[in-house]
Amino acid sequence: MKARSSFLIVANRLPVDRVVGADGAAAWRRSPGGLVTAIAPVMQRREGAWLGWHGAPGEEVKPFDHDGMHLVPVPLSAAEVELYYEGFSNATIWPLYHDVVATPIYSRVLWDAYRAVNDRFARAAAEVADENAVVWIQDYQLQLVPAMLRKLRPDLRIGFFLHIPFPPVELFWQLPWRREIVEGLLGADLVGFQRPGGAANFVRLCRRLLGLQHHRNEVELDGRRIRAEAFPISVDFSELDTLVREPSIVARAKEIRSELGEPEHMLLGVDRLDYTKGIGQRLKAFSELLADGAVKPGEAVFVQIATPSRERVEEYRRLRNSIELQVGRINGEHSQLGHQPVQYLHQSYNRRELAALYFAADVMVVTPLRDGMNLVAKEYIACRHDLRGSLVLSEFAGAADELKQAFSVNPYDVEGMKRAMLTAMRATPHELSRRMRSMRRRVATYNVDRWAGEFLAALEGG
Ligand code: ADQ
Repeated sequence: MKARSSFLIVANRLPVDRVVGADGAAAWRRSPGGLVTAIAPVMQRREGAWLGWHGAPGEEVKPFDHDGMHLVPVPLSAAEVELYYEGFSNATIWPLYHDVVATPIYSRVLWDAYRAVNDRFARAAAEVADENAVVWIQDYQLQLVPAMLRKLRPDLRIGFFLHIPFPPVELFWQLPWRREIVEGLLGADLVGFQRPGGAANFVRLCRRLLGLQHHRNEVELDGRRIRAEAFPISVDFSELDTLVREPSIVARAKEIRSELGEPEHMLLGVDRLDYTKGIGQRLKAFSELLADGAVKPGEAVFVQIATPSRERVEEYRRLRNSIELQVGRINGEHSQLGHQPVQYLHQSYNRRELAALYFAADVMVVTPLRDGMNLVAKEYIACRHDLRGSLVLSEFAGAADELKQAFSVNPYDVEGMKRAMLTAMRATPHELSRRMRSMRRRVATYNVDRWAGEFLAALEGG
């Protein structure tokens, strides 16, 4: 008889990565990221289980315990990684839900793989969940799981949280499988979104597409009530706040500025290399400031950290080429011997180095064309106990609802971005501390614990 759990997380990935130690032996290491940090204490309290892919295609791994969590691997073949994950999840749903900033691929082969993998996750969850268990399904890769799981196990309390935006009806309508996806999500008791606008889009869609009755944010289906509500995700404020005060991090931040040649202004971008993040748009604005003479050579450095991401998806390869060409051009035109205005790093960093970079930067530039939340913006705020530093933030990031004292920009408006960057660079310390203090209050209160706590309270209480 298998061990069953009364609390279950279902996500595309398990919260661990396989690492090979110095002795050549493989071991599991908890992956960095807010979701695990937020959920781990709940998991430990409730003897929870986490179901997800373990990261190696074509390999079956038995359930195991790690870090007080029971982990249940779901296998994926190499073809499924290509069709379900890189394909339907990241080449269909991802661009469609991000305002079609890239063209979504609509392919029946991808859809079939998505459905098959979702079915596997649902069956695995049905096996692991105890009687009346609480199951929390995460994100756009698994939108069919709620209904599939409810069919197998009507006794469960099922929650779903979408980490990316939920698009307006007019865009969602393009999807050939729009009905199946909405019906899939409606298998949940509670569907959580980053912004109230996402929840409203979903409710409107239920009415327009399925003709369902709704009362405010509740939709009725087969005598059940499904709630759609916003739960803005956040970061572990106190972990970052403590980390960045460590003397070694403070020293590293100083060192970074000295390695950059002690510029008057250090601007920073930290993103997965993704076409939704507006990296090209912000670099264009910066290069025009250099070309106009508004920023003098040597006066400012733009450090752009771009984590390698989804490199087997065609659109991401194109993006990488275009950003690297753009960086080369800007540096070609505006460098002086010993000084390059743009430092571009296509690398992943650990939390300590990121914290030092955040602490070193004068202007954090976060300009997505569309983003569910954007944790980088909140991480920056959490790292600035000195009340220095300015945040330039896109109106199209979920974080803009909360971080109202940021220098707000429309990333499609180059002139507006140039103005906002200059204003951010020239703001007085008094002005900066006023803005930062109020943003820190917000992120400290609405931290990631609160996000998980409020979602689960709504799921279990509602
Ligand atoms: P992402 O699109 O990945 O997340 P984001 O919220 O900014 O975007 O999270 C990125 C995370 O990766 C941050 O914690 C950041 O520190 C880290 N990171 C970025 N670059 C890195 C680098 N070079 N090295 C190491 N770490 C790096 C999706 C949605 C978001 C939503 C989150 C959570 O697209 O809108 O906020 O999920 O719900």
